[in-house]
Amino acid sequence: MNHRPVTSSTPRRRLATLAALLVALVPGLLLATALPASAHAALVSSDPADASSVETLPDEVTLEFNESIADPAYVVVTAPDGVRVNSGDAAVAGPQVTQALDAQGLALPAGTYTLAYRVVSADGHPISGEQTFEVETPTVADADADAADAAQTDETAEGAGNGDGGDALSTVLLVAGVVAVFGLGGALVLRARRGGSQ
Ligand SMILES: [Cu+2]
Repeated sequence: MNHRPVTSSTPRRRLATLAALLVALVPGLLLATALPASAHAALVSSDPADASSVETLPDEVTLEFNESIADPAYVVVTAPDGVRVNSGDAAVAGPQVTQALDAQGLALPAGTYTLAYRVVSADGHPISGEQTFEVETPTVADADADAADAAQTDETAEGAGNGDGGDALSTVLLVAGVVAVFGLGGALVLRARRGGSQ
């Protein structure tokens, strides 16, 4: 007659065993689902190729994957002296990622440049990696950039009025910024006080 407690305790035990099994299996399952990620989207080729040598720093680097890549993608190219030469956002077109490079008028050494990328494949798996290329010729400091700097210096030196004009403008902007920040802060404090008194 009173079989219920006995029968219900057995499924309960089974449930406990099942739960224990699941707890033991979950890390294994997570690992099993994580492992194929490396087998999904993969870098097929690049320009410059990994460990290749180029005469001068190229205007851009291109990465080609085996499947379409989600936008945005991230590519960071670092000179031997640690200066980052990637310029702007990477452009994604299907399986191809193009990253513009710009020495920004700096004198950059020859040597090993590192190219690090982080992209998301169409199925959402993140893929990242790092490779290198050799630049044989140092990048000479841009003469145009020097000329522009010199022109700016001349302007500041000759026209005190112009210089003051620039300073006055930045002062106005600074004051406006401070007023805006304090105004916003004040408004928030007032709102908080009103909220508290209600
Ligand atoms: Cu995948």
